[in-house]
Amino acid sequence: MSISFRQQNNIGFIEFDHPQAKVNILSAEVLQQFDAIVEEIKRKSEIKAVFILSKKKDIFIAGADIKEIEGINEKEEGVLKAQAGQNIFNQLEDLNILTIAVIDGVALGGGCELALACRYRIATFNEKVRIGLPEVNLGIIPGFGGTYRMPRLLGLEKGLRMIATGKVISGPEALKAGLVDRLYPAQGLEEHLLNFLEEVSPKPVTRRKPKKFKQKFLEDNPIGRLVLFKEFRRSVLESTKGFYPAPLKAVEVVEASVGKSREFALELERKGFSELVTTKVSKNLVKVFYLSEKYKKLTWPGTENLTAKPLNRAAVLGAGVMGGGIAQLLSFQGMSVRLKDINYEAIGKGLKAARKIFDQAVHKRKTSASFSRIRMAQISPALDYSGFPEADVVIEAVVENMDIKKKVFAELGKVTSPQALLCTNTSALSVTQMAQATQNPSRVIGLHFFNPVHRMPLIEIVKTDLTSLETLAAALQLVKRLGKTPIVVKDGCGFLVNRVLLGYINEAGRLLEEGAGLTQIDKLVTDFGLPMGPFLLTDEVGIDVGIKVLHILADGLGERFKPVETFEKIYKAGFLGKKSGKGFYVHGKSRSLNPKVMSMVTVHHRRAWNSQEAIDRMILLMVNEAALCLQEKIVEDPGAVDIGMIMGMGFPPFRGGLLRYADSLGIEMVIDRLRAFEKNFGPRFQPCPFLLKMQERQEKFFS
Ligand code: 3H9
Repeated sequence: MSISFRQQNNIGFIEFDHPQAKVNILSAEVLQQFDAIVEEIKRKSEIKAVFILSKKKDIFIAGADIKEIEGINEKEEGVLKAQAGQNIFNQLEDLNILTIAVIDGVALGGGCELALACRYRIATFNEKVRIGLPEVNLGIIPGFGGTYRMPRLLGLEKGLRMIATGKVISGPEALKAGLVDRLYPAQGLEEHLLNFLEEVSPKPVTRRKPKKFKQKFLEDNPIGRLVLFKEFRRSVLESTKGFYPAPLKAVEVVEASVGKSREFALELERKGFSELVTTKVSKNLVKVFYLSEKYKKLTWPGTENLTAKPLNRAAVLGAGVMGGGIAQLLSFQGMSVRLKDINYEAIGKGLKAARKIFDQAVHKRKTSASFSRIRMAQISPALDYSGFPEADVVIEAVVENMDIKKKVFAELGKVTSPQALLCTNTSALSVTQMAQATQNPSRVIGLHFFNPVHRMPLIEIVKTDLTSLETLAAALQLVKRLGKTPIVVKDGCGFLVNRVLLGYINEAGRLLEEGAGLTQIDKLVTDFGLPMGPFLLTDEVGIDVGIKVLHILADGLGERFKPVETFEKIYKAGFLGKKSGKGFYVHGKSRSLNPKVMSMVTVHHRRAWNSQEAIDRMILLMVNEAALCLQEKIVEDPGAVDIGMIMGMGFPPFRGGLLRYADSLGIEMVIDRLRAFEKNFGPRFQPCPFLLKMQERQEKFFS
């Protein structure tokens, strides 16, 4: 049984504890058990109050069973699924006794909806408390009454925001919003609960905070509501670009149920849920959820039983944009950091970059000013290797030049403790060669952070043939501690993400040289669902960085990566992208096309082009390169490619990932298109043997 019921005098306790599972979920079976308990409580007239708790550490309930949701293929099934939960939660809401959800951990989706159906919600000070309705991240809307109850509890604006953005909030935030009624320490909780009961038994406490003038104006009259929902639609469309139907459906359902009965509102909800749950977008987002869960806690064969030494002291070499960002991240996560560069001017820039990130976090209320000050003070500057002998981990982020990197690693090998983990942040160079410059190459590993470090969720861990399993285990532990998602890649030129990405950017350059418009190409790509087009992305990363990596890739992997002439010209003219104010675009208060760049485009072979062909060229080239990476075992499985490209370049999750998208086209179509492109545009499109074998066996990347 996943739920138990016990009675103490006239108080009932419903306790969730899904056997052999890390989290409690509301599967159909669990809901039936819950229903039976609610029926039992109804029969026991002596019960005056019921607490609903979880016996699991840090978890209340993680929602409906996502596997069951994934298995829904017919709308009617979706309606029935939602209705079953809605009916049970209605019974809970209608109990004529005090019902109190006690949240000492994660209460998400259906778990939050169960709590909403209770008369009161109490959370603990446990920092693992997270409450919300993240269903839109799975391409659906809440289906167990969340769209009805959340706006009624928090007010239309706040309630709808929680639903349409999937925002998950902490205990103190929930208290402030009025989503929970009290926060108590987890220790001695039972006593607090009984005291609370005494407090509310004679006289119910009001949970709804009085509305402020603006909220009253917007929510309590039809014109205000018109404005509110119009603005919501606008902001949802702006952030989703129309690719994700769930947030818009949330707005539609909540708007249509304003002032309506529970029955009417719940019918709208289950209709909306059932329309979404069968869509391809939802199916893809569920797959992405599983992938990110898997990679968040990635282990590597042989490392499972290795307990890595705790890493508390770090040193970062090179205080550029990456070094500064890495130092900030390490100190943010509680490590002391020594930051070294060749002069104080360079270190000053790194420290400034780190401070800016802390300031932004304070501004966005993600941290307090005092926390930021303390953590910032943990970064200490150095011009020499002082502090390095004490470091548990060193991360090198100097310029992308193999001779310099080798020299640095030879020095690091001498000045650091023999147990220290030595990492390079190179984005494309051979980690093996750097490792060989030290006396003990087994402790050298690549940690490829992405720019901006504090925002990008992915880190490529580059394992060489010389890297020990202990080093890999320590690197995995570090990446997880930093709150990032790892993929483990083999030490091959450009690893995975840059190799796949840069080929696509170069292809965009070739389209430019065939007469396609620069902004048109960028728009084509954003219309496909990427957050930005190839030229804007290159401006963000730096044209100099792009050219450098392309040269490394061309040297290591061949002609197909040779930067197009136009890129070289633009770079030589000093247009470096956003950091120099001008690149393909002029970056100011607003962004416009850089007119000088257009005059530098060398049109080699002007030809008529069409959108479908252009997007296929860019995307299928990436598919072919990714398949080649699988063939060369740069990564072990297609999941690593998809999570890498989603988190490393923003490949649209609603398409499921690069290779899942290729699967949706089918191997025949992928190969037909590549062959046609090979004929027209050259050997870079030649389908790789991995793809041909898939065709022969009629396989998919994901079976
Ligand atoms: C919903 O509720 C819809 C309703 O409104 C209406 C329906 C009609 N289902 O390492 P961990 C698995 S939609 C199935 O301890 P953590 C997870 O995959 C749901 N499985 O995690 C993993 O499996 P494995 C809305 C689930 O501490 C294991 O449990 N809810 C579910 O890092 C946990 O492993 C959400 O979107 C689930 N609902 O993180 C919440 N939840 O061990 C989704 C978890 O095989 N869940 N599992 O890899 C999460 O965000 C995180 O898992 C959570 C724990 C924060 C809960």
